[in-house]
Amino acid sequence: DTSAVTILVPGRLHDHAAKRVDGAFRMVRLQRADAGLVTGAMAESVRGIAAMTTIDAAFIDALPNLEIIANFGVGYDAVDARHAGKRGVMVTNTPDVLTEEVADTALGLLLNTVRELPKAEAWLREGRWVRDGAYPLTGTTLRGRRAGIFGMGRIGLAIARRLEAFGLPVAYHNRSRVEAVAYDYHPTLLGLAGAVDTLISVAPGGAATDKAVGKEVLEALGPNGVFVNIGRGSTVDEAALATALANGTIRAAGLDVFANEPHVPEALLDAPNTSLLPHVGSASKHTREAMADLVVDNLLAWFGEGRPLTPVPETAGVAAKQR
Ligand code: 8YV
Repeated sequence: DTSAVTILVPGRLHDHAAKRVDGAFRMVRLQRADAGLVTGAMAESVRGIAAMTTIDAAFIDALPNLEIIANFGVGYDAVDARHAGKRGVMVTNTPDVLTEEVADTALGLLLNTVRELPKAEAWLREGRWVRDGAYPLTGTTLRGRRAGIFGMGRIGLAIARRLEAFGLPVAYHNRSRVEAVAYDYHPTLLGLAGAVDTLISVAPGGAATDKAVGKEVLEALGPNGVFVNIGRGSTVDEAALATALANGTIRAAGLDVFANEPHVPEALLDAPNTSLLPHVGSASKHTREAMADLVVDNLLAWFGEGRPLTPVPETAGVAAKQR
């Protein structure tokens, strides 16, 4: 029985997740994940967190009886998982259940970018088909392109499979070679960018990938280059990207994620050769409900069996407390 276990929900949480947490546990909500807002009673009672917001070291330290942070999302760069690990706090994320959805979105964004489908639809809706005739032929196409994937994890692989079906050769860069896949591996991102003309970033956020896609990588991608980002905005030097788009260093970009969401730099909004989405990679009711279920199922597994379903690598060794 977990009904006496207190789970803290700082900030907003998917409704289905909140309902299930409330049903199975003692749920406490907090306006935001700010250590300064933690009361003595919370510090005493909170054993778990369900969150889709930043959880920093100070917040973790303000909760001495915390055992687990269940993150809503496969990307958990907003959670200080290294610090959690040091404190013996488990962190879980939501892999697998969103893989195919995000890969679908990535291909849609790529098509929108190279075939200008949103602009073509706007042309029809604005009556220009009648007034001005056919939408101008697109200068870019997927035909003949070579794709490079930055981040060959579960989502990267699902995107690679789709690109193969589209008839594109696929290469990738990843922290390390993925033995299970036969795609060409490039030990550096720069090397990958030089070998392809279509770069799709699925890389996670965090210090190791911060602004990894910058001036040099974009120059290597070249004047026919298309850059698509479905991973994290922090992996891109957005100022360098805007410059590269404006001066023809690369051809076009499709972005679902940004460094400072929901704010999108003016230079990217103003560029004629961008297709921009408001971080909707996983955003269907179907997939977000599956993610919500996995958040709660991780908490239930932890407090039930002492073992979560999907721990992140940084905390994989954290053991449940003896009770
Ligand atoms: C998040 C995401 O769930 O899973 C991720 O890493 O980026 C999204 O699917 C979304 O940002 C909700 O906070």
